[in-house]
Amino acid sequence: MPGLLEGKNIVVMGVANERSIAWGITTSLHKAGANLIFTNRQERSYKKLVKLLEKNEIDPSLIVSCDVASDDSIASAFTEIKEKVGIIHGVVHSIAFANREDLKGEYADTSREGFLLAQEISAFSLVAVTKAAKELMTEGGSIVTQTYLGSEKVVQSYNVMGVAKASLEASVRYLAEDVGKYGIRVNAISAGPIRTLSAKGVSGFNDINSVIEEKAPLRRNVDQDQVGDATMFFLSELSRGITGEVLHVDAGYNIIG
Ligand code: NDP
Ligand code: N5H
Repeated sequence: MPGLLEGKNIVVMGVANERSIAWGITTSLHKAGANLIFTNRQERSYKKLVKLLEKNEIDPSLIVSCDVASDDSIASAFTEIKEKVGIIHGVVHSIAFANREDLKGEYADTSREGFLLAQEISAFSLVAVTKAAKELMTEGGSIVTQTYLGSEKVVQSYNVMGVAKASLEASVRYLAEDVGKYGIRVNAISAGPIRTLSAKGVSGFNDINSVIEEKAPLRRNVDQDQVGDATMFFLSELSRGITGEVLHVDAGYNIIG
């Protein structure tokens, strides 16, 4: 959609490589004319991102380091964004983490530490990022996060992450109420399974993928581009009447009983 996000400064958090959902979102936002600012945690992701941007001829306004486990890191990232870019109009939060050992077997075996880590990185981070970002959204804005069906239904192996995503989705609603008065909207996309670095090596992914090809109304899975376009919609004025919402981009799978 050329021109849809012309002149909008949007922060994209969570590109690890070309398979990342945040990379699919980046290509949609770029086509819509947005000015893009990126944050990474690991040096490895930073290097991948720089190469991807070069290859796709995308000129970033800024790339900053941000580890959402640290309040100082979030504060300094948004301070740098404010200094270099001034106003922002959107944030894409595409970040989650749980220990691998908590993504298999029984949820009842989750450790206190593993539970808190999944909540901190996958849910609280949206709260902290919203607090920092709203100060830069002086013309209003839109914040979009990524969730998964395992927050609503028991999906085998998703375990501690399902509970973290339930917390993330509830946070979307409470944050939407907080920042609505400043003209800022907060929404989530609930994507169907996509083979990314995070999904790599976790048990159950292949089985879930083939069930969807068989049972989803569209008889297929979704890809990063479809999530990218739906996220672009949430960042644009086309969705100006929507906040606190969780939109399924899953080929319709969630409606099947
Ligand atoms: P990726 O592995 O590509 O992306 C995960 C990102 O999380 C990485 O860029 C990683 O950064 C970042 N991250 C993890 N911990 C931190 C931290 N402490 N601070 C900052 N960044 C951090 O996987 P996806 O694209 O699949 O995941 C993106 C989002 O989409 C997640 O919220 C995931 O739950 C959600 N989702 C994924 C689905 C799927 O099937 N793949 C389905 C539905 C939702 P770094 O690489 O620098 O460590
Ligand atoms: C039911 C499923 C399959 C099983 C569960 C998968 C859960 C994945 C989510 C988390 C984010 C994965 C995770 O934290 C992996 C890490 O322990 C190890 N990986 C890493 O450290 C890599 C290098 C970095 C880049 O990863 C992160 N996250 O930083 C769910 C699937 C059908 C759908 C799915 C895969 C959902 C989802 O939320 O991602």
